[in-house]
Amino acid sequence: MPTLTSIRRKVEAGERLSLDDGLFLYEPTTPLHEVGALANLVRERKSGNVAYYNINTHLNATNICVYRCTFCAFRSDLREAKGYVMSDEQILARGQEAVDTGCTEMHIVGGLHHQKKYDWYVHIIRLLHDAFPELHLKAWTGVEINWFEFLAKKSVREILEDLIEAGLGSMPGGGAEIFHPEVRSKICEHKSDAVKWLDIHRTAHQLGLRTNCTMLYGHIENAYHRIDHLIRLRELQDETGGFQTFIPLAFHPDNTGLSHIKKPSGLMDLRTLAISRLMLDNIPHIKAYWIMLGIGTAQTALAYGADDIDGTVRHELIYHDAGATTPELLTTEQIRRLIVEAGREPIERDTLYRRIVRDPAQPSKWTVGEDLSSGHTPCAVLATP
Ligand code: V47
Repeated sequence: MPTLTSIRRKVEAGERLSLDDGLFLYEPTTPLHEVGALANLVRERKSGNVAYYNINTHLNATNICVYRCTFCAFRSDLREAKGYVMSDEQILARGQEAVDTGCTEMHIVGGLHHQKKYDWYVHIIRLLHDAFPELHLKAWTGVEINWFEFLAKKSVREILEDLIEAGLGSMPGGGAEIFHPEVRSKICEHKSDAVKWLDIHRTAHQLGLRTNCTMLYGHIENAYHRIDHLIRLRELQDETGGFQTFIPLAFHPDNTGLSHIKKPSGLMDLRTLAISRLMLDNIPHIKAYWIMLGIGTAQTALAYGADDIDGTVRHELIYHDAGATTPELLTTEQIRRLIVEAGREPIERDTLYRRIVRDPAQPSKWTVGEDLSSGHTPCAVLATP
């Protein structure tokens, strides 16, 4: 039976925590401040006093989706009034706005449209990459890649090769939800299962793509499902070393099929962030996504295991459709101030954790500086840095 003392000893010695350790840390009687202090130890060992942010924007080219995930407020049916599909002109205008406002990254995900062919999704990447080659395109989750397999009748490897050739820079961590079938079958039964989602990320890592990973918590899952999820991610990371950042995603219930469930509390958010930092000993960064946590909890999270706060986040829809009350955009000054207020040193990074250097006279212009990813575990199979 684990105790706080046995866990503290392991963390101080850099030893891996077990499933039972994780479950013990989730017990409400295990003091949160103790869990947070242990996570902070690991966080400062990996990243010192630094907190990363980036200047980014989101693009959701359509919200029309064949799937009906019960937790999603963003999706639309094909003929619903709120359904939309962006034209090439609208997509290019978003790219132009991103470049004009100094964004280094565009985060692209969306619905799986009933009538759109595989080529449309590849075309979006090529269109943006050809017009704005300096903008890093972090696009399409494992769930979308799995849908493309169905559309294109191609292998995951072939699809990722097509997308890389078109200009894909990395993959976001969405679609992981909760891997355990007891939960997955109830919240998103038609979507790619855990084995598939992990296998897509394995292939991406083998091709040299960095990817992120997530966990959607605070709905119908329990602590066992969460720790099981983290361990499955940790096992793939042992194999490939290709995950950069883990983002725990707090469930937002408004306008979803699970609207009877209450949003997780700030205490649950901090505990989940801290436990993620402790369990995922081989993933370099933990992101406190301010859009979904709220600004105060995101600031506190920087002392509970998180070393990244995501970005300025223009045009976020998934959380705002589900009731997020955070602003739609923070300026760079606001992001930096909230990090400084939390006692950390703000560093602007690009998607691949390289320092961004800006010209103070022309802040929308930037160059890439040194690699900040020294905290990365050595990669087993990753083809390129
Ligand atoms: O996969 C959807 C989640 C994810 C809701 O990689 C919801 O840097 C809470 O993955 N309440 C998409 N969560 C967002 C995502 C993400 C966000 C920020 C950064 C990165 C990254 C990735 O959002 C979905 C799903 O797990 N989600 N609806 C909801 N109502």
